[in-house]
Amino acid sequence: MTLDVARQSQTGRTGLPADGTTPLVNSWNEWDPLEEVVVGRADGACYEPTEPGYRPQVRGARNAPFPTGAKPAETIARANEELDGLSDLLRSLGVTVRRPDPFDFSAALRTPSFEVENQYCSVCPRDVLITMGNQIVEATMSRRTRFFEYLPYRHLVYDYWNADQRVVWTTAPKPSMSDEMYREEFWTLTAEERQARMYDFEYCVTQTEVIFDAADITRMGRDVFVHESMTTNRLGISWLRRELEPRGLRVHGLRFPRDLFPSHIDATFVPLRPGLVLTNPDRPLEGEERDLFRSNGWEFVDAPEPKCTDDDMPSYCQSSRWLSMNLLSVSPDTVICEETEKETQGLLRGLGFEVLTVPFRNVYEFGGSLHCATWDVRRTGGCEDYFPA
Ligand code: DAV
Repeated sequence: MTLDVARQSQTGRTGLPADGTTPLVNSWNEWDPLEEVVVGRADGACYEPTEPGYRPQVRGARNAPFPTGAKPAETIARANEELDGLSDLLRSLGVTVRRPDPFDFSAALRTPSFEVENQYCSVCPRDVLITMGNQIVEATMSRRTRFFEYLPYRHLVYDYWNADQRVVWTTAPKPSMSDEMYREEFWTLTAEERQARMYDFEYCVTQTEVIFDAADITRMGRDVFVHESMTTNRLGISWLRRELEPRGLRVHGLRFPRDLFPSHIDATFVPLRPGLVLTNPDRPLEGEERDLFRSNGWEFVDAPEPKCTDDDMPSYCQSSRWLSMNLLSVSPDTVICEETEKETQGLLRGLGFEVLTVPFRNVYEFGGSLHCATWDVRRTGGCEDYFPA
């Protein structure tokens, strides 16, 4: 592969430095052996307010008012216990675990182009930050309540950047998040209307500013896939392409037309190891996008139907029951799954994976499961080409 010489002069063919040492920040895919990870924390978390880019709803009671302000202390404590449990498990595997700074999300925001009554939380670093080889990329974010969500991670980013001269740090352009950035019309469409327009790929954001959440990206070595969604628009994908392609990566947009409320790729399309992706049977990839994987010998395995229905998810959880597939790989043959997601665990064991489990359902209402709540900073291994054709 060709890597940008100016920015990666010490980098050899595989994306690793010629002297054999791994940069402090080094992760090229979702499955290589995990060495260092950031796990989110629930302290200071708030309920997400309704805003042009988001309409939170109470599960099973769509017309009930969604709570506002700080989450109750017990809710936060239960999530923290599970986040700590994940951290302990990772440490027991020899992985270095770091945590964001405590942060008060209850502060209102007022910027030149929007106001919001409170912010959200730091449970899901995956949404905010992504490692692209030796580069840390901070996402634009797509929602007002998440505009400043990079702040609890800034000291970690500075630590990595200060400690190793090879670490590259890039922040994406901050969007205005003004009313013009959103399409309120999206929220007024009936399910039938959304269905009829699924191939328009127009969601709650417009196409005039660069918008992406980092969790819409999945990495497979030299090829990086970006999910077009409610949280990532086409300009966001363009920005990532222009940023990453000069560094030797190939950036592909992916669309999952049947997902009528798409957000983040990690409960939809989850690479497990070279040549194998865990796919969501409700959200298949179509056409040329699917053919790229097929013609390079990649296999898709559908995730099993979770036993849990959408209404069995925690009341304030805004993610789908497909959090069942939101796993964290600690190596190409070992994954961590949520303890109650037995169907996913069974499938993965059948595929030859060692499956470790932790309880994590109390984290679900904070934005996701194991993949969402982590940011892998360093994995063993370099940049390989898994898509030669
Ligand atoms: O299927 O609701 C969940 C991803 C959360 N970060 C879903 C996507």
